[in-house]
Amino acid sequence: MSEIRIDLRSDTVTKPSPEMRAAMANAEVGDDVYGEDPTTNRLQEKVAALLGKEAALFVPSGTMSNQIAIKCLTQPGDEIICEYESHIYTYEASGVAFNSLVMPRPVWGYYGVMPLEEVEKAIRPENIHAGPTRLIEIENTHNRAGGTIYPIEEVEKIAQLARERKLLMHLDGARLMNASVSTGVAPAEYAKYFDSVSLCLSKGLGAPVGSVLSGSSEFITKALRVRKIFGGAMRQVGILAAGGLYALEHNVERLKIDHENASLLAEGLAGIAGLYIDPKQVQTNIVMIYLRNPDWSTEKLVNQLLKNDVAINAVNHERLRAVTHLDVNRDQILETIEIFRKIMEA
Ligand code: TLP
Repeated sequence: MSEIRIDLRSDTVTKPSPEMRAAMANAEVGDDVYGEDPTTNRLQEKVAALLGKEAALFVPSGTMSNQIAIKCLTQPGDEIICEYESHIYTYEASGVAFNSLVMPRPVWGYYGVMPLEEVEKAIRPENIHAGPTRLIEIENTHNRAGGTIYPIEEVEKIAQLARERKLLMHLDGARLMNASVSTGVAPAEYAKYFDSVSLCLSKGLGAPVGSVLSGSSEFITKALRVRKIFGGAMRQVGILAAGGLYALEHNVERLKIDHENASLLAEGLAGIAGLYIDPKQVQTNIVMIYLRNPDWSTEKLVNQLLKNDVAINAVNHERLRAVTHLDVNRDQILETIEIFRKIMEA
């Protein structure tokens, strides 16, 4: 696809700014497989401190980060509890089955939040017929639920249950900074309930590549080996880590702007006949747009939008997803609303 003027398909489409590129070009590097890349070490220390963990590991993607964590925390044949529409269950190509030989036990959430009693019911009894439940996975913010925030009180309740039942906890915090900026709850406050936390640098934070997995020193020692097995051990990777450091130093507070733009888009689209927005879903930088006009398909609407230089992804036959980010400004959001109006009212 040629360059699109207003690209709302994902916050993964963000491009490194000239300042970020300069930081990357000037990064001090070394061979990270020897642990000798000073910029990568700095990034790992920074994320570990941000999340209140002993250690952290730079990895190529959010998917690899989740997959390494689950591999480290489970044994083949274990069950893992996750939300039905979680990224690990929906979008990681059955990776948990492929890499870890574990069985997902999905639980339906409300706005991405799994009811405590449903999680409790999903824990297998100690019985020769049951695969042992080992891990509970939470996604914050929850992508397919619409960028919804997992309230800290709910995290705490599930963590307490996990402790009582001797289960481990993994956080897919690809967009944890969006949750944190929106609620004012510190990232370490969320992270303290989890054995492992995955944080993405290449979504709303605007770095071109990379995620960071964090946890105890013992966990990260294991994760280092699994990253090698998965082919994710990199060499002079400080070039990429520098983009991540720049993102954490410059692009966190500004996530507020993305959230304001998402609200603006949601309000504007809600006023257009044939479209429905659930205001409860609009909590951070994602807007789920439901089609309520039988004459339209999401495919047709996506194509019409593209002709007007606006790119949006269809989630399914009735739903589109728009994601705001640092490469889309307020004026472009207002323009997008008008383009939608023009198309839907034609
Ligand atoms: N999400 C992507 C797509 O895979 C759907 C997107 O455009 O939103 N956890 C969460 C919650 C995510 O949303 C994503 C990416 C990942 C993990 C995986 O990150 P990457 O793409 O770096 O492997």
